[in-house]
Amino acid sequence: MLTYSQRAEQAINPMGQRLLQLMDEKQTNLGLAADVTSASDLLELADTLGPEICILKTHIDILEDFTPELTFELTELAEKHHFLIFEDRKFADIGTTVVSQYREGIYRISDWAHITNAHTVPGPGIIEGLKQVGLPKKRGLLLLAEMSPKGTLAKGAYTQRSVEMAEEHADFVMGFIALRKLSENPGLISVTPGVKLTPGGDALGQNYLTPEHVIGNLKSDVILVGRGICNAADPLLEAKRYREAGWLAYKNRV
Ligand code: 5BU
Repeated sequence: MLTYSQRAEQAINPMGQRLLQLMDEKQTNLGLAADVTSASDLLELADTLGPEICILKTHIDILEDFTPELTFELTELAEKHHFLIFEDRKFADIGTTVVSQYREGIYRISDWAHITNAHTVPGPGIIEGLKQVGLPKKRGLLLLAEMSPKGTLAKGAYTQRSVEMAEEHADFVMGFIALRKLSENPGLISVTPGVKLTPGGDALGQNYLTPEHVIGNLKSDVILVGRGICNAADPLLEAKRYREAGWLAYKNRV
């Protein structure tokens, strides 16, 4: 199998190229889901765990004390530690509306998030809308082709059509949120949430797979870990464990 950096040469979207290169350079395929509700906690996580990760995933709308300055500080930390910021916004509206949601409002997501994601339920117009805003800024989009929880409707023909939509818009779409490798196009990246060292779930339908299984067997590319790391007694130590598990599974694969 090709390495991440070999695949970078085949990625059309610049952010996809950057992520694939960065993972091999930094030797990490770990993304952190930093689901905290205060700006200081978010910045502390980003600064402490930044050296371990390729992606910092945010839910900017759960912060109680959001200010635009926070996004400047996050950008500085992303440059300092070489990670990409992924705002898990899950856009889901018509093209015209997502243009404003991505560019305007309080959060101005397109100004600071290297990566964002979108549901494919509205059809390709959502990609075309987001692309108008994001492509000039060299941003990348992940399509939600699959989801981690039990009972998800994102499967079968829906997943298949999402993959085709990505392949048709590979200038802006850098890959998928998915549980496994979905495309034969080596430039498209699979990013997988719902990952824990011990499999299981939570009380609200989340379903966890292990890093070994996701990267080694299902051939996904990036593991996204939230509570597995953030709720640990020592998040940095735990991040190192996930990083090692994810990287070992990748090395064994290539
Ligand atoms: P956890 O604490 O590792 O369960 O957090 C998972 C994160 O990934 C959380 O921020 C979710 O919003 C996000 N997520 C997910 O769990 N499953 C999905 O299919 C998608 C996102 Br898309």
